[in-house]
Amino acid sequence: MYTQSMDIPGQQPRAVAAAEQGAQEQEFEARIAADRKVEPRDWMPEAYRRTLVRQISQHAHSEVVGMLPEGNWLTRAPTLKRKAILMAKVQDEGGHGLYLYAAAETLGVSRDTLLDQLHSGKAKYSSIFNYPTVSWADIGAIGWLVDGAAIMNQIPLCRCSYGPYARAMIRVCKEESFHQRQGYEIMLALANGTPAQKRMAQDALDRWWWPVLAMFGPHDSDSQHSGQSMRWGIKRVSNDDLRQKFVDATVPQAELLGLTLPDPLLKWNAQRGHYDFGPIDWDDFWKVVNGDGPCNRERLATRVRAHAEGAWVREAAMAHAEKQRRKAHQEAA
Ligand code: FAQ
Repeated sequence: MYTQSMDIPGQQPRAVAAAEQGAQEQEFEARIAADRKVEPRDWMPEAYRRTLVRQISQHAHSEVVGMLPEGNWLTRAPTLKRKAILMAKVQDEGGHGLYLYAAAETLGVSRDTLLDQLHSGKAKYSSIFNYPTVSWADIGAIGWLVDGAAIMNQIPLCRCSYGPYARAMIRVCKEESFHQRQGYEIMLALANGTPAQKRMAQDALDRWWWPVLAMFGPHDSDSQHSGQSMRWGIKRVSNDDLRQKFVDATVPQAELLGLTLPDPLLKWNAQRGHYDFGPIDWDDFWKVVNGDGPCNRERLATRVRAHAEGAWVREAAMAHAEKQRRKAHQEAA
């Protein structure tokens, strides 16, 4: 009776709207609890949608900015075969960006908005792509370690509660697995090559190891989003657990290469059944995340320039689509 007195003509009575929202929330929670996928047309809480837009867009930006460190070596790959493989890999990363932007768009945000956020420096992308690639061994180290870390993080995302993201991840992971192997194979060739080549591989490993461990994100105790994202089934495994899995899997791979991981505290812990490892430099990580890493400015400037130089391609594609639309319209008339 009281609520009816506040109703606005032409609008749903508030009590009815509240009951409807309550039912929608219950259905959403039941869907999450039963491990059924949430699809774009399903009702979802606004905070769930925002979290997904944040994570998927950061992921998409990481893929396209991630093309740049390796892109540096396309013209300098040591053989034609290495060049062809690297070109395929870098193109794959661009493709991953496209799947991910498309997945983000299903949540009602436009690609232009997301790209504006990246180009204005407002959006985050993975810290790891702000380090330089000074030698060919860095290409091996990126494939082996960065793609290795990316797979470790992305395999659980194939079970993410949001359908379009989970499905994009299945395809991405298949391609990342080829990327990881090509990187390891470069490291294998260098580690078994001349003493100078082996030194180059060790130097790359020394520089990439710690940034790769940091790439998994802050410790669980400092991870502001993990708790809620795990409850919603967006994240399935925590930052620290993924980091530990990665260390455990990578130590034997380094041993096979005959290279030394740059951590004097790295040691098998029989009691835990895991490797212990030294502390991560979080000050360096946050400096890089906040825009002040070795290559942040260069990466962003390159991306902005590439976008501007590609304007004519986008315009041509739009003009072509418009021409096709008009033609179809005329044919139908
Ligand atoms: N860099 O509370 P959490 C690849 C931010 S793809 C920068 O733990 P969350 C393929 C985080 O955004 C690599 N920022 O956050 C490839 C948040 O900031 P916000 C990218 C980071 O979301 C290979 C704040 O810290 N992969 O490598 C980083 O629960 C080779 C608090 O952190 C993905 O994006 C970081 N490393 O967990 C391409 C996978 N870590 O948003 C080319 C999907 C954390 O509040 C070549 N994403 N932050 O301002 C995820 O799994 C999660 O978003 C995490 C972070 C695990 C990255």
